[in-house]
Amino acid sequence: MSSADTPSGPVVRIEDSEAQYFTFLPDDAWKLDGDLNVHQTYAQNASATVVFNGTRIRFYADVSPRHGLFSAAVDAGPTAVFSSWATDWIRRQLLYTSPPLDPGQHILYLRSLTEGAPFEVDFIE
Ligand SMILES: [Ca+2]
Repeated sequence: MSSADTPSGPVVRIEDSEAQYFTFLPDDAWKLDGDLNVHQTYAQNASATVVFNGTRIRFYADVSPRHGLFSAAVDAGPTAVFSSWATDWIRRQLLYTSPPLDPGQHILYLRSLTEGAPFEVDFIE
């Protein structure tokens, strides 16, 4: 880690395309949309994890009328269910904010829950 070593410093944005931080599984369930700069899946239970250093994490991605549910958890914390459904397609929406975290390294776990509905991962801060 280098630029993300800022436990209580400035906000650092990590893009989905930064493979040293993000892991997308199963690999064949995700595609990188280079035009939109997002990873996208339509598969239920497809997961994305991101390793980061910091005291809070915010997850941003697309919402639309076709989107469904996803879950999010940090480290061994509780898994909560959220929706990326919206009446209009809007990019780069804040979809999840973690509770305050101890300084240091953490892992954010994201999982798509709705089969056949799109779920994107754009970036975290
Ligand atoms: Ca992105």
